[in-house]
This record gives sequence, C-alpha cells and structure tokens, in this order.
Amino acid sequence: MELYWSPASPYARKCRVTLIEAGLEDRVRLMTAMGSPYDSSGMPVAHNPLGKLPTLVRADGCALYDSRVICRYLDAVGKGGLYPEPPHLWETLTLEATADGITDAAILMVYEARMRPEEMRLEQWVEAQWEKATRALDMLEERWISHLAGPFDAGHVALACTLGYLDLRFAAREWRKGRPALSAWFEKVSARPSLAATAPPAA
Ligand SMILES: N[C@@H](CCC(=O)N[C@@H](CS)C(=O)NCC(=O)O)C(=O)O
Repeated sequence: MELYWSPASPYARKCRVTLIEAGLEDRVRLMTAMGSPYDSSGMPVAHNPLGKLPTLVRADGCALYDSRVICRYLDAVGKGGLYPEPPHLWETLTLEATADGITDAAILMVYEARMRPEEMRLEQWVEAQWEKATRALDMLEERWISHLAGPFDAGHVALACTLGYLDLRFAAREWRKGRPALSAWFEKVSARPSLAATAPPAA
C-alpha cells in the first residue's frame, strides 16, 4: 500500500499514528506529496480527484480517502482496536469529528493567510473560524476529559494530531490557557510512541 502524505498535515499524521498502532508500518510505503488548493500538480489526483492528503492506495490499486476512512480501514486491517463497538463507538467517532472540525477551521485560517493577497483577507472570517475551534476546545475541557482518560481510541488520535497542529501553526493563540485538563492530557498522550514518532516538524 502507498500512503500519500506531507509531514505537516495533521490529517496525514492521524493515518501514520494509526499505521503504527495497528502494526502495519511495514506494509505501507510513505509517498511525500505537496500542494495547495491552488496547485494540485504535486498531489495524487490520479487516485484522489479532490487532490488532498492523505490518500491511501491499497495493494489492489483502489484508493481510499479521507483520513477518517483511511484510519478506519487501517485499523480494521491491522486490528488496531481504535474503534470500539457501539455504543462507545459513537463517542469515539464524535470525538474524532470534533477534533477534525477544529483542524478544518485551523486549516482554513492558514489558507486565508497563505492563499489570499493581504488586501483580500477577511479578519472577521478568520476570527469566526477560531471561534469554532475555541468553542470546541472549551467543550472538550468541560465534557470530554473522562473519555480521554479511558482507552486510547481513534478520537484520541485525532485530537492529539489537532492539538499538535495548533502548536505548530497557532502557538500564539495559546490554546492551553484556561484548559488545564486538556493540556495535561495532551502532555501525557504526546509521549505515546506512535505520537512521539510522528510529531510535526518544527514551525
Ligand atoms: N477531510 C480531509 C481533509 C484533508 C485535507 O484538507 N488535507 C489538506 C492537507 S493538510 C490538503 O490536502 N489540502 C489541499 C487542498 O485542499 O487542495 C481528511 O480528513 O483527510
């Protein structure tokens, strides 16, 4: 199998963490790709018409995307145990969706700064994205700490990748402020070998 990825992508990191957790590292070749919404020339568009990373090409040539599909597939193939049975599954998937939603907002903020000429950037729109992230982070601090204290699952993977991405791109926004429980959880989980081995590059 081939996994198209880029070192700074938090979605691709989810897949790399899952690969390690599922014991499948030896079965997947990592293919570095680069691109942006404006330039898909370095992206695996022949496999994923959306031109996004991560994209997994299976041994039979079929392509899988996006990160939620790939992680679930890798977990099933390797029996990683990151997706519990229902009813716990619904919590895991909701946590994963919440984490990915924060990442989505953060990526849009990055794109706004990178893709648009300065005079076209909308500060109000950027702050509206950050407000989504802030609301979600507050909810995680208030309601999800008991889940985070439980067995490591796909939701934990996604959230750790999201928080790592906020540190990489938005350190100045200080997401830890007022969220001691989430901060402590992230500190601890970051030492897990699969997360330590896939830490994002320095900003
Ligand atoms: N929902 C997708 C999001 C993937 C995504 O947006 N990846 C970014 C890299 S971090 C990308 O490929 N951007 C290029 C583009 O949007 O054209 C997933 O979970 O895989």
